Amino acid sequence: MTRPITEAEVTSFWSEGVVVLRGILPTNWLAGLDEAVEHAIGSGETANLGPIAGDSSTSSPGFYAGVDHWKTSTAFSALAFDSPVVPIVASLLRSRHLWLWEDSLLVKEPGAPFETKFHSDDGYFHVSGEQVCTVWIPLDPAGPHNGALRWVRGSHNEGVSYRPNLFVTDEPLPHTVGSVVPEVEGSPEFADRMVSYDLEPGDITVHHARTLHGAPANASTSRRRAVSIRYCGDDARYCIKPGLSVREGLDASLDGHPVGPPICPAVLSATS
Ligand SMILES: O=C(O)CCC(=O)C(=O)O
Repeated sequence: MTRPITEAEVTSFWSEGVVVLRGILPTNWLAGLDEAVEHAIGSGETANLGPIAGDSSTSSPGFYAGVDHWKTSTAFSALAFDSPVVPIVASLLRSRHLWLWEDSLLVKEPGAPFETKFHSDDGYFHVSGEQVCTVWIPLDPAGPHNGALRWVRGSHNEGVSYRPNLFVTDEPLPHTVGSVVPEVEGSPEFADRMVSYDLEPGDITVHHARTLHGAPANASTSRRRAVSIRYCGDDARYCIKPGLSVREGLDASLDGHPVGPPICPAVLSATS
């Protein structure tokens, strides 16, 4: 870590549901990702979400998304398992252990007209617990013009489980349970709780798995590449949720059990 996490930052994560940490990740951890990102897009490890948003035009700039790149790329794996992101997350979650749920690559090409619709991450994982979060790591400068995330402060503490949506549409995934995400964009109810940050490579944000967030389209001429990494801490348990695809090895017999290998690889153990 370039510096320790402060108590104010830990408090901000838990009270607001999101914290921004500027200049905390030495950018050498990002250097190897340029090639890995192109490989992931070119090799079919990502999908273009445009058609899901109803855009069948092959000429629209894409929104490419993929998961579990740590399994095939040493640069992604090093970021998730060996980089300063690990002690940062342990400090914020106040957790002695960490396990990896997944990493995601999220690339909005210049002009990609697709919003990331508001959602909370916990609806997408078969996990419950307080110590569960997502780290969003920009690989390019990000701001409102090119699709930086926006969060609803405090939404993780409202006791609501939201249904996952199709990410680029508000349509909830079939057979999932919970509340439908309310209209956030432009709603006066949420306006004074919306927060967003202009970010540079080396800055990261960390949000709680229940914090509502979304992102605008990329209306700029610059790319917006980002990696999200989702970690589970000490109190995380498997929680099988209807309507979601189930990863290999995760069956009903594990419902309620603590997360761990081989389904969630260990990132940090209390003795390391
Ligand atoms: O990068 C994006 O547009 C969305 C990212 C996101 O929602 C997430 O990683 O949880």
